[in-house]
Amino acid sequence: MAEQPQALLTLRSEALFGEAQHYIPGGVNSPVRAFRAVGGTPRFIARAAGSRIYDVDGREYVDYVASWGPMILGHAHPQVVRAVQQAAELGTSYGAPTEGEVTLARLIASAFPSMELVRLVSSGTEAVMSAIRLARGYTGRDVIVKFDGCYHGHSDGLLVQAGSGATTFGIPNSGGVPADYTRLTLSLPFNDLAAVRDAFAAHGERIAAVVLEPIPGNMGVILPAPGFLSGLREVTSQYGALLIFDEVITGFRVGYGGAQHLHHITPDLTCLGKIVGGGLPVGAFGGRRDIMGRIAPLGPVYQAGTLSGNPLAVAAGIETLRLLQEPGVYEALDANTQYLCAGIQAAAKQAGVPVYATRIASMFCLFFTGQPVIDYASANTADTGSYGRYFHAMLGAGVYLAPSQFEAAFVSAAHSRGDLDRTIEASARAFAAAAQR
Ligand code: KE4
Repeated sequence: MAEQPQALLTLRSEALFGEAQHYIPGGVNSPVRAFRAVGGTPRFIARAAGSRIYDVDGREYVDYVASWGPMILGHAHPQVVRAVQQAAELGTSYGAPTEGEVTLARLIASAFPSMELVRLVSSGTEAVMSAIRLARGYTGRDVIVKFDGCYHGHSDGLLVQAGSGATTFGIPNSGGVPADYTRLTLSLPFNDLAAVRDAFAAHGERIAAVVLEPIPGNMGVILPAPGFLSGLREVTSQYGALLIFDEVITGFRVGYGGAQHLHHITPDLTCLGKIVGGGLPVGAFGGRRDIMGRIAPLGPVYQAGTLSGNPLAVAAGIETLRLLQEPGVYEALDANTQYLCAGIQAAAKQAGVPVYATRIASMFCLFFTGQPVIDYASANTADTGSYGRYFHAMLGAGVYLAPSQFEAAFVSAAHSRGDLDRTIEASARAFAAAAQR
């Protein structure tokens, strides 16, 4: 495509963004989409296929947002689209049990043996919110431990500021959340097992559960330190608290069995989302039979949903998981992502731009900092201004990254080596320009 004046490139997106703000708060249905962290006009997307997304101004991008994780097969996979079309022709929602829900639950339980019983919901937020209510109902305890920088959806009790100590309870980090709703939430530094042990020493008998992203993707990608996950398993078992893995991102992403398979840890409850719905609204929570047996209608912990197990979403999820079982899928994802990250890191080094890259399987993050990133505090040493400039340089080069330094980027099975080389070359040009600043 001939280079167009920058101003022409977003005319339709700008017009739509203007109108959208007249009807929708901030013009978006989820805040991160508004480009507030990087500035500029969010691109309104017209369609997507494979590794590409196309905006309403006709611009094409190699996509690494992947709808924030679900699109591991690439966009509009023909077999997933067909499965949804066929389901839609049979009706879109019944509010009654269906065979597809049994099939999807069986696929999940087979991939995640710790999920002996599975309840389908419609989002990751619902999955984690329900798992926490269940943990409190099962243990009869109220305190929840989470980790700074881990995001588990927008349920009130989890919207807490980064903690200020192993015994300092949370204060809300969102308007509209009463202080009482976060008074029972402790937020600790990720990878700090000593802080966890201190919290249990002080409050162990009151702690219902520890909830975490086993490999966080919401402060950028952070890797668990050796022994951290096994230490959490040990201390929660010791005090009779539950260990909840929020695998909404990592489930079926870092491997078919998620982070718990990769790290050989058996959590008591697991939450899923994103990939498990193949791009349609599916979340799930599940775990030990004796725990899940407390969920209505079996037990006293209530949880419900009109569109839970929706036939179209379930059809997309089933087809996606079946395609992910094909031999070599994860090995190719891993090799391609390793190739991409190595290329980008080499380009940054060549230009003298400090970038600390983290990667696990097909999710990665480029922190614009010269120091190692192991938790929320070190992630925040990243220069978000540099990231924003890199983001826009890449956008202009037809590469669509997360509009925030503190998110994960994702490679799909549809990304070709040509896509990756184009991304590496665009990065090299962006770093060279940054080095001139
Ligand atoms: P949803 O309610 O957005 O389906 O899932 C919430 C959630 C729960 N747990 C983890 C580990 C998550 O990453 C998420 C949602 N992730 C964000 C992006 N990092 C969704 C994007 C958005 O908020 O628009």
